[in-house]
Amino acid sequence: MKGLYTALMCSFDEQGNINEQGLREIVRYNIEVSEVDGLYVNGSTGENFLISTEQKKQIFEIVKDEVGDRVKLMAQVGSLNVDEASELAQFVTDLGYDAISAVTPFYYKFDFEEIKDYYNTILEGVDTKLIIYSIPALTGVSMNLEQFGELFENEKIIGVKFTAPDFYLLERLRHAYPDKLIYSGFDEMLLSASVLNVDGAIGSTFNVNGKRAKQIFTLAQSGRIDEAREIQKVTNDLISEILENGLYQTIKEMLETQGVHAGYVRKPMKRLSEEKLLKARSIAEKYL
Ligand code: SI3
Repeated sequence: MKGLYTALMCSFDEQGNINEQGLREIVRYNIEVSEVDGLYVNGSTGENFLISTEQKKQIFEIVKDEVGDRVKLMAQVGSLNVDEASELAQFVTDLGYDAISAVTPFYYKFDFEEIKDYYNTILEGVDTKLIIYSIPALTGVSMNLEQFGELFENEKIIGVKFTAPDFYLLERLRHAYPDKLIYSGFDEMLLSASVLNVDGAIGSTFNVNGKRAKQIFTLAQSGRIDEAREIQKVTNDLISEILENGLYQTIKEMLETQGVHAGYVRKPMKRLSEEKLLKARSIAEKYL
């Protein structure tokens, strides 16, 4: 399960329906052009929190059908509705996904006992292994070293997608849990996380920048830090431009320039203005 995983985008049409062909094209582009090791399906980048349970299932099915066994698949099933999370965990287990992942429960101020119960409940009926999805900036949920340790006591919890700029905690986690899988979640910090010996990374910009991300990761692993730093610099130039123009919208438009029908974002996300569409195309021309 080590390596680089694209946080997969989903293609939606103008009405917000899933565009199956577009989704298949995004999957193929990631495998054949970006050459990533795996796909992280229905995460933030997949606009997971804006779609229905049926749509989530449809996406899991289409992606598995398109991928077969070509790359590893991680299914993000986390939900404020723990019944939905459990149902999806069972669903992707039956489909043959390699692992599940679940975002920490958010919005209400859950205490740690409640968070622990959430993960244990999701895992009750399934044997599939789970990666915690920790992204404090969006969820407001920050866990400390001891709390991660308590969650890791469940043997089915095999790692964490660590999306935070806290390199002290990351180093402590790496040191304390050498056998757990740690994935870096911020693409702009991939080199720094790789130096701390993470097992892989999961990122949205890998949809268009997977090759550079892989280079950063493999160069860092072999100690070629100066070369890795050069590529991280170009990557961060690209990420800055993407973030300034609109994260998911810009990546989708960049994919469109490559003949991949990545489509539109779902409401309430807004579409790019004409000016920003042109900007997205010029970013693609510059970096792809
Ligand atoms: O679940 C997911 O889609 C992710 O893996 C998200 C990932 O951590 C991205 N974060 C968000 C909020 O989209 C990053 O890849 C992020 O877009 C990137 O580092 C640019 O800031």
